[in-house]
Amino acid sequence: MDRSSPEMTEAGRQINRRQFIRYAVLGLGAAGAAGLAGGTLFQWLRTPGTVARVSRRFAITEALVQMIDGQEIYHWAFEDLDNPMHLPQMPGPLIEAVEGDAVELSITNNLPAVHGFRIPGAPGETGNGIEIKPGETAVLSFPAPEGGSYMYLDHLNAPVNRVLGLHGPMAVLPAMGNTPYSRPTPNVQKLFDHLGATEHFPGEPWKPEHSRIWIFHSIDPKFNAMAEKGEPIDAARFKEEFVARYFTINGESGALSSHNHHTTPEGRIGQPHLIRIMDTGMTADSPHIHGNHVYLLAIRDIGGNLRIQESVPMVDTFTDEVSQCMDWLLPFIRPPDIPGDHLIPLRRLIPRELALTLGGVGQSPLMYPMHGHNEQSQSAAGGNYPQGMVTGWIITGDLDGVSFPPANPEEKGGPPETH
Ligand SMILES: [Cu+2]
Repeated sequence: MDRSSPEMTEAGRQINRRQFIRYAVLGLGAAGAAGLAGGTLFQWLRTPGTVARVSRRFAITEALVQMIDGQEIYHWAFEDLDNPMHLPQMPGPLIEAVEGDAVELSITNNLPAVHGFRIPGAPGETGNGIEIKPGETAVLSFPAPEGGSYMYLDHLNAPVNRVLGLHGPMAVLPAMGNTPYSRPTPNVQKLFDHLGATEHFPGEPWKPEHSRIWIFHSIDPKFNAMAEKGEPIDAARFKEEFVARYFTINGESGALSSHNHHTTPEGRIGQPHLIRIMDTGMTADSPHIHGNHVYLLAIRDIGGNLRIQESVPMVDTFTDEVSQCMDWLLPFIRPPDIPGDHLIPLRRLIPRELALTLGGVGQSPLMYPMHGHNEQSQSAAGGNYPQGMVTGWIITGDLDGVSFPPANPEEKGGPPETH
């Protein structure tokens, strides 16, 4: 694998290939294209006694990340050395594993200062955090911890290094069960047992490929500019003077995060989705989802402690805290605001919206927004609305053969099929 080595200038500052990131979310997309969307990456329920090896090689490097208004903002970023596209990514590449897998992470620091790497909640030194000197490579080997959502980050000079770009997601599936957790509470277990098995949740049980990750982040370019010049950034001043100018989901904002299929949950009624929310920025966020309420399943705090809900609240908005991971289940039930007989399939009840299919693709899926109720998070660059932390979810139609009989002319009510 070609890895161009940094050169030293007279000032001793390393010059890396500073790459320009147009779609920062490539970070998730590269893995997500095969995994989250396609459903091939999660190999749930390993054969008992077998352990897979999860081996990843990252570099810590620098990149210019384009914001929604065209500004190019300097960042520190992780780069996936095994991805042929070899681009830095902000957020960093997705690490996926099943509980008990033998994970081996190799991290090379290609920046001129010491950087750190930590996965709160992971075992041993990985959970406590390590330091990596400039030009050096650290290797971390650990068994994949219990099922759940994890954030990895550069924990040094907190929160500066994390917020300037050095963070990413890790998703671990349990070795057994039908929930995202190794030790679900009785009520979380009950909820997942009911998916696809009760009148309230017609359709399918949760499938791990029906998952999305939303990394909420905030950016104040004045500190990125200091990092670009190699100026030291004092953490106390950073916390005091940080004013978020950009709010991103998976590195994107506005129309970009609203129309990225790696970000937007997409499926038929009866295909529940897990949303792994991670707040890597400097603001608490209050994501609000339309169309369905969601179930708040679990929260992992900044120390890595996982709290799976004993009683599972159903909410349409919930405020997170900085550095938390928060898991939501989006049930994908029929939105109660669609009027009409709920026994009539949508393709017949609202054929103009759903029934027209061309080449097997629904032409007018139902899209519901998710936006932040932290008001300024919906804007960018000091005011542009709606260019902030906004996305949505998409219903492409009914799940045939499960909750409704196949389409036939005797079906109750509604106009005839039009396709
Ligand atoms: Cu709202």
